[in-house]
Parts: sequence; C-alpha cells; structure tokens
Amino acid sequence: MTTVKPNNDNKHDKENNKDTIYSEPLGKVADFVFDKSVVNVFPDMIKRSVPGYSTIVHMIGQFAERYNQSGSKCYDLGCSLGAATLAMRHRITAADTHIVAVDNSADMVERCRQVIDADSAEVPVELIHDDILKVEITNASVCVLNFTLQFIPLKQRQQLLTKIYQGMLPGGILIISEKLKFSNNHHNELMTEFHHYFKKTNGYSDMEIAQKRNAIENVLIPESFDVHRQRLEDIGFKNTELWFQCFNFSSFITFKQ
Ligand code: GEK
Repeated sequence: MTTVKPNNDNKHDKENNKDTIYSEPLGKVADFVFDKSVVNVFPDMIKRSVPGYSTIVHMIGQFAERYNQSGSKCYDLGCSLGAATLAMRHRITAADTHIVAVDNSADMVERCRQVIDADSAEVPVELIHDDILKVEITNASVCVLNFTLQFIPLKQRQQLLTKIYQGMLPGGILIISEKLKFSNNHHNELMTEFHHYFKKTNGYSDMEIAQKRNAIENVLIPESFDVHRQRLEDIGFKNTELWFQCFNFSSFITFKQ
C-alpha cells in the first residue's frame, strides 16, 4: 500500500473552507501534520471535532481578563490561527500587557498573522514561528496551552511545563485544554464513542472519522487528568482543577502562588 497525502478537492467545499481532508478513501493514512491543507479548513475542523471548543476559547478571554497583570505577558502556546490570542486580546485591560503567540507550523503562523492584522484591538501581539520547547518564557501572568500539550512528546512535557512555571509571575494562571484518556477502559470506550457520534452529527462520515483517527493516533497522545494534575503539582503549580469537560475533551486551570 502507498501512503497517500489527503487532499481537499471538492470545489464547493473548498470555497466554504469545509474540512473534507479525509473524505476520500486513502490507502495508508499518513501521520497528521499542520500544513496548508489543514490551515485552510482549520476553524471548521476544530469546531466540528472538539466538543466545547468555542466555549473554552471564550472563557480563556475571561481568565485572561481576571489574571493579566500590568507590565506582564500573556502566552498563547500552539496558537494555530490565534483564536485564544484574540479572545485574550479583547478582554485584557491591565496597562502595558502584551500577548506572545507561538506556533511551529509556518503555514499556521502565516495565516495567523493575517488574522491578527485584520483585528483592530489594541493590545500588542508578538507572533513567533518556533517550537514552544525552544521559546523563552518570562514575566508571564497568563499562559495558554489550548489543545497543544497533547502534541508534545510525552518525555518533553515535564520540561516544557517546568519552563512555563519558572517563567510565570506569582499569581499567574496556566490554562490547559486537552483530550483526555481514562483509566477505566469501559469509560474510555464510551467517551470515544460519544465523541465519534458528536463528529458524525457534525457531518463527518464513518470513513472520515476512522481515517482521521488513524492519522492522529501517533501524533496526539492523551493522558488522564490525574497524570496531568500530578505532574503540575510536582512542578510546583497549585490548585489544579478541571473547569470544563465534555466527553473526553477538557480544560483545566492551575496556578503559580
Ligand atoms: C486554538 N490553540 O485554536 N511548538 C509550537 N507549536 C506546536 C508544537 C510545538 N512543539 N506542536 C504542535 N504545535 C489553538 C489550537 S491546535 C489543536 C491548537 C488541534 C501547534 C500546531 O502547529 C497546531 O497549530 C497547534 O499546536 C495545535 O486555540 O489541532 O487539535
């Protein structure tokens, strides 16, 4: 079997930026990458695939409004097209605060720049094309990993979160949204089934769901909430709590005191 790169060929769907990347049968499905074909359909893809995504993005704005500190930075790590950046940008009120948005996909960053330039809010945004494992984090009052940590190799997650902790100010908040896995197999399968049904009711076919699952399985590695919390508390974060969950999608907050 040959490995076929998925494509987005239907003219009507293309014009509507509809995600049809896995709508044709593929021989062997290649690992998922955040390239131009994904960038073109990303808002549609994430809205139809991640239950609660819009609510989570909106609430990131509310957290940023509450926790941003004068003269500090707010980081959007793995910013994609800047949804969380814009949510924060429109809610931050403290003087002399700016947002640092980082993504390692050149295609994402290029499109994100257009999105930010088209937005008229005043808070400055520094957009960086780099690996979040490499960027320096300093003077941070708000840090966001909105469905990004799950793409970081397991062995590097502790190192990344430690760097974030060290770069945060006392009183700062870290917001992490992740796909979860559950230790109870029955519950894990049930949540997976509910998630797939959510995608089906959003117009994805069984074949699209199955092919996307294959493409993502080596790339997106979920962990349980207990594993996330233990690692964060080992690093020094306090009061790690879930504030949102729908099936196997979650968002949690944790603090530097
Ligand atoms: C949103 N937060 O819409 N360094 C930088 N970026 C990375 C890395 C890395 N090592 N690994 C992955 N990414 C966004 C959604 S999407 C989630 C985040 C999803 C980037 C990757 O290029 C992609 O843009 C993003 O993390 C994950 O609020 O697609 O499920």
